[in-house]
Amino acid sequence: MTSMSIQDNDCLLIIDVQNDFCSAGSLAVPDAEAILPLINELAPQFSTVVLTQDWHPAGHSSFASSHPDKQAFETITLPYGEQTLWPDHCIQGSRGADFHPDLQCNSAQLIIRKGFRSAIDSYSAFYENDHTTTTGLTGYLRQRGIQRLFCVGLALDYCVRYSALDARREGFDAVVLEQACRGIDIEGSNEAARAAMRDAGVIIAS
Ligand code: VGL
Ligand code: ZN
Repeated sequence: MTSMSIQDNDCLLIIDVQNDFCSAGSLAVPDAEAILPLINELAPQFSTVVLTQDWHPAGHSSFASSHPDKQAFETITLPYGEQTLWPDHCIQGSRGADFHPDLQCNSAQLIIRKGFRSAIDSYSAFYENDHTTTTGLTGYLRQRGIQRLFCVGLALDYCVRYSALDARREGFDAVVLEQACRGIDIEGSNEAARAAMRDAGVIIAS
């Protein structure tokens, strides 16, 4: 039995709580702001806190605007496989890429920026969407003695999902705190994410 009480070898992974995924943003996730009070309450309880920040160059290959005749939320095939196309979002240095101003994240020790290579999108905090290029997060967590990740943030069905799955793949225990996540929910993707995470041994907790 794993204890749900927070231990010293636990890490809180706060995923993509950025303006563009919140209400006025270009890729707004429904009800995203509702998670802020919960995350702000959780963060001080963890000795290790890591943030991820979606961080794309202008003209990124995951932007529909980079592909003539393509619309946001369509999928295309890139060299590494299927890729959903998105509105332009989280452009490096833009206000949309900033963390939400009400996120109290001063205690975080590491910010993993991802999606900075033009040709590869990156949902997961561990691996880019080619499932091969790493962000370096595994090494950092191992060297800090982390065994379990508590995942919160945006979006449940994309970056939270793939981060939690890769956490399991890398040998960590993973808990997704569902009340501290919100999803985009394209064609049942929230439910698909829950099923995939459960099958991989991710604990979905409320
Ligand atoms: C995300 C789509 C594109 C996310 C990032 O944070 O879930 N989704 N980029
Ligand atoms: Zn993105």
